[in-house]
Amino acid sequence: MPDCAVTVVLPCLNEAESLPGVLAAMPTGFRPLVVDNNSTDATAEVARRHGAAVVREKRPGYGAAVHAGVLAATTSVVAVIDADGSLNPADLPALVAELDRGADMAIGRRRPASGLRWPWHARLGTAVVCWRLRTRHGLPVHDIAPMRVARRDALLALGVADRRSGYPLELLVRAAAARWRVVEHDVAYGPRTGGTSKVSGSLRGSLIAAIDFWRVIS
Ligand SMILES: Nc1nc2c(ncn2[C@@H]2O[C@H](COP(=O)(O)OP(=O)(O)O)[C@@H](O)[C@H]2O)c(=O)[nH]1
Ligand SMILES: [Mg+2]
Repeated sequence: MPDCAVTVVLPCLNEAESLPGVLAAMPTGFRPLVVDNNSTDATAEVARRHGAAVVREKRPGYGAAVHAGVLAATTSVVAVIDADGSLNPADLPALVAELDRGADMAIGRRRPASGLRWPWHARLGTAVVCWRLRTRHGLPVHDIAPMRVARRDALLALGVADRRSGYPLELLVRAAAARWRVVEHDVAYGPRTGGTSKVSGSLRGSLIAAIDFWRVIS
């Protein structure tokens, strides 16, 4: 992998249906790295067939998968994006450009596309958490970094410890403490293109996320 490329970490728990579209949308120079987190569908096989590198992470959880992907990456810049088709990899180059302009991390702010069902509890949770990030941590953000780009070594040096859904939030809190310059860009947010939601779309996922968020931010 040449160093000018960007590794795109895709945490995956049963995303075989959405992966082909997500991988087809990878811009030039962005190398997909699927982290298969105990999927019971054909996630790994579909990922390989559509040109992605694949690593496996046995420890369950979004944060465990993301961390494994960042560790496995060999490029100096890494991106992380969901693999459910709700976010568009075409938004990544603009985020990478912010690093070139001096940002330590560039993140997406989800803007709902038509046809999206965005559960009220997920929106409310995000709004409350971001208010806290702005007022208590001085971080000028309006979303919890659903898509992000940073330099790999700096990211690992932050030492994010959460291995479940609190990972992105802990990352933001640690970035604020380290006085990182964090830049937020609007990105399109649509319905997932296949498979089922593991977080905000289910009561169990939402409760786990709320507990994880509260642990990080309280
Ligand atoms: N590896 C791994 N990925 C997960 C886990 N939970 C969610 N994901 C992935 O994280 C991304 C976002 O999850 P998703 O189910 O879309 O959450 P939602 O957008 O809140 O409904 C998707 O790519 C999922 O496959 C998990 O426990 N392990
Ligand atoms: Mg999703």
